[in-house]
Amino acid sequence: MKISSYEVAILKVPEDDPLANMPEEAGRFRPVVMLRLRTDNGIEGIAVTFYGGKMTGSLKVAVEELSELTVGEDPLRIEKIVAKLRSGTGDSCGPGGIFTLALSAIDIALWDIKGKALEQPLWKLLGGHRDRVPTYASGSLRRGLTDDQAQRAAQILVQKGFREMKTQMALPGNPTPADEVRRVTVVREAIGPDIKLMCDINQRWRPEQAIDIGSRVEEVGLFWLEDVTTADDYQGLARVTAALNTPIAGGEYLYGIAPFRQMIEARSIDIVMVDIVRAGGVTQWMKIAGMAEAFNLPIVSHVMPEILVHLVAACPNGLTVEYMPWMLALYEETPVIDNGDLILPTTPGLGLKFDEKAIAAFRA
Ligand code: SMN
Ligand code: MG
Repeated sequence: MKISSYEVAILKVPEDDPLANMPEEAGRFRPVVMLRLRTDNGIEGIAVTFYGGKMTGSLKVAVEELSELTVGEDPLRIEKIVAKLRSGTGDSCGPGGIFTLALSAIDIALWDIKGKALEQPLWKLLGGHRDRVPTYASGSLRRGLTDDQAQRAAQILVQKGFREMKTQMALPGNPTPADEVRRVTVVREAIGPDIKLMCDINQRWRPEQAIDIGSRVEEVGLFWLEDVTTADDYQGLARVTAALNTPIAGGEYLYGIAPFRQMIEARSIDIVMVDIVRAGGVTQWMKIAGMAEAFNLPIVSHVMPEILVHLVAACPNGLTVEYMPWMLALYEETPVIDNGDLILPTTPGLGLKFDEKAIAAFRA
């Protein structure tokens, strides 16, 4: 089997909030790059990548240029292809930025091909630890909502059956620590004591602020506090992690696998969060999961639950899947949620089919 052709396109995906229907601003779009990688025996692997922002045109070209290098290669030899792509750029365009975002699309499509060729779902190829896995609602309880909106959105998520959900602090404007505490308290009161509640700071606090506000919210009972300060301040993160009882999660902003070594060795975090397109695809995500396991740390996913459900379920240290519904509209069907768990698909590869009507409508 050989890779024979590819198709790359930019899609504009609506930025709505399908979970609680509480969008901050209607009518906005998120640019993503989609890839179809085809083989000479008729198999097609699919993937999407993003975070290009205003450079999404450059990301599309990067995916095309790297895809061209895969033509003629055996898609089952993924590490050989990854090495070819790295050396194709003189080993100089990585490890971060557009190179890795583009590489990730190719790696994801190659794993989809592998699953389809071997007629196995991805989660089984990767280890198959579980066939259902906890998930948490994400993207609804944003910092830009009012307290009332956040409360209503949280209740909608509970009514929909979510057992875990994520909100945000580092509120817009000039919030006092008391404002921050009020927001998570309001959300906690809306959902009751038994729902797991995570809270994302998105790198917006200094370490001493994180320790101050983090201490004040200990009694809210957060499942984790995420990205409490600048993502590569490993020592600052470690101070916060040592000072608080609430577990600290982080890692989604790191590129490649090596920074996770630094982060984990510095004891910066309690929960390792890995973004698949910044990591370098399925291949590299699984290496980081193994690294975390060796340090007795759980691993969690970042966005794209329809793909990441396979990876979290595959690992013995997989904790929960972020149910961020941004990309669900691209597919005919996505994994269903039953009693707070995502159910793993039994169809081969990613188990996803692009919804061709949606793709046509989203084309930029
Ligand atoms: C997040 C950041 C960037 C893109 C999507 C989502 C957020 C999260 O930090 O963890 O959901
Ligand atoms: Mg986050």
